[in-house]
Amino acid sequence: ARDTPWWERGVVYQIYPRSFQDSNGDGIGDLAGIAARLDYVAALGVDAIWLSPIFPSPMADFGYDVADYCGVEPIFGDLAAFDALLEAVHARGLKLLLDFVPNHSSDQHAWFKESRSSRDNPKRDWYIWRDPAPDGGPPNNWVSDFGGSSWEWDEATGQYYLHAFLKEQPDLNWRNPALRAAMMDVMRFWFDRGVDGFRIDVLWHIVKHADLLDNPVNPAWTPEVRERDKLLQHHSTDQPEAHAFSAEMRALADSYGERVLIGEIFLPNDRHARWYGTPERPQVHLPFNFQLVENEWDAGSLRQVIGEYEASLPGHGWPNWVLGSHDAARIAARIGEAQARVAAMLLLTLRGTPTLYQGDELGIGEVTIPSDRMRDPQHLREPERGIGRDRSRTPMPWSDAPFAGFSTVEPWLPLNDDWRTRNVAAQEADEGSLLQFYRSLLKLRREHPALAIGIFALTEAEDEVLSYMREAGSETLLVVLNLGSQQRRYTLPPGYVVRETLASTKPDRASDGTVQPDEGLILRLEGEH
Ligand code: TEU
Ligand code: CA
Repeated sequence: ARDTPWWERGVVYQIYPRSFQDSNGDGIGDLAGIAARLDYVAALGVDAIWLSPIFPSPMADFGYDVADYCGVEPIFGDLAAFDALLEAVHARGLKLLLDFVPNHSSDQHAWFKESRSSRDNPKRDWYIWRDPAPDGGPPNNWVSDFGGSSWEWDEATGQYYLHAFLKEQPDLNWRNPALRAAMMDVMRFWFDRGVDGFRIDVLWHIVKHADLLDNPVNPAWTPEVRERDKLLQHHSTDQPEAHAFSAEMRALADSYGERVLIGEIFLPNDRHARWYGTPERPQVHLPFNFQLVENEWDAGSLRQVIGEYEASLPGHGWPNWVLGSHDAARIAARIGEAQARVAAMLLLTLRGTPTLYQGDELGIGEVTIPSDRMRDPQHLREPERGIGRDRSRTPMPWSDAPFAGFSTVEPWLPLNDDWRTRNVAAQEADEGSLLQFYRSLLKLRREHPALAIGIFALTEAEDEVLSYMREAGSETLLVVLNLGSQQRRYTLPPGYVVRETLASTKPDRASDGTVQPDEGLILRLEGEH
């Protein structure tokens, strides 16, 4: 096998810092808490940690509103605590990725304070300011991801500023060279400190059409769909210049040696794939692939989206997969506990770098959050859309100690309802737990190059069964996943017999030509002769 970089073989673990471990009794997770739990992360068997934003922030969007790109939020610690964490991560042979938020800053960032102070301030053009439309309204029809117009009126200087998210998150102007230089310096600051890469927030948003043209109405939109999805984001996202700037970020990362860039990109496959760039001018290593989050959990449609995604990749593009995040509903809440095991097997046996979201390895599902404890600004602005993102941001349950060992006081968000039984300590003590299953799959991935880097081929399968082969060197594996509730036979590729059952989501199973309801199997095959 060719030499593969760590981020191709490796598995990324996403930590939401507010909710991992509190070390100082204020009910909010912090960097020292993460450092204290690194043995857990290392024992899980992942390769890298991605931390959601840790920078100084008024927390209007829980850190995705950055007030200083080169500091640490005091709630989380300080630069010394960060350096200590980074050293401890590296000492365990793990990598550390930070969350870079280039599209917008906080309205409390010094740059924005200067920018809004007057029309001729040198930093005015670091953000996107425009005169009102002739009727006095916003300059165009763009809408914020969190509801309402993307434009906020600024009385003092008599112009509107653009914000794709909250009004507390003004969009930066990447067409301004001085702003670009300042943002590249931010990346240098953290690379120089030793971070191994970045997950880049809403990368496809960073540049807007130069003339800020109105976005067209989506012909497929119906009133049941969110208002913000009424418009196609044709002119507000995915501009050619953003690709050029992501190539510049990549060139900077490459100048530091083996660093990795993961871009958050929500686009159809063909436009998504362009974020890899070309072999001569690469962009991000991994444009985040949300297919498993966005699609129905049924074998037929998964088979289709997996096939289409694989087919859309450029020759040099390495795939990646995500099941959950701090923005999405928990996977176990979406598909149920039994299928969450099948999903674990899918995530860790597809071709490509998996990202595992904290708590999904425990099967945390639906949680009850009383309305007076909801914190997600997206939900608070659009409560009619349901429970919002808090449901996937509840604190890690470590044990059945008070507050689940997460804190010594009531945490900032409630724990999962079943934390007394669904926690790390309980699952460590139970051989049959989802946590142990994740650990065994992660170990298997490490031991079998066919799983980590082997070729991938979908195979013919029965209804409700998703199956595919992974192959490297002399090893051929068949993964068979039953997404339904009926026992099914599986078909072996012609000329092969089963040699060994490497893993099953059910205890003590050996291959017998069938796959049980909610079962996933990893089989080692051999040629008939
Ligand atoms: O999310 C980008 C994004 O597209 C979200 O708006 C997503 O569609 C939504 O949360 C799903 O409900 C990133 C971050 O992951 C998110 O936490 C931030 O709020 C957002 O950017 C703004 O920085
Ligand atoms: Ca704390």
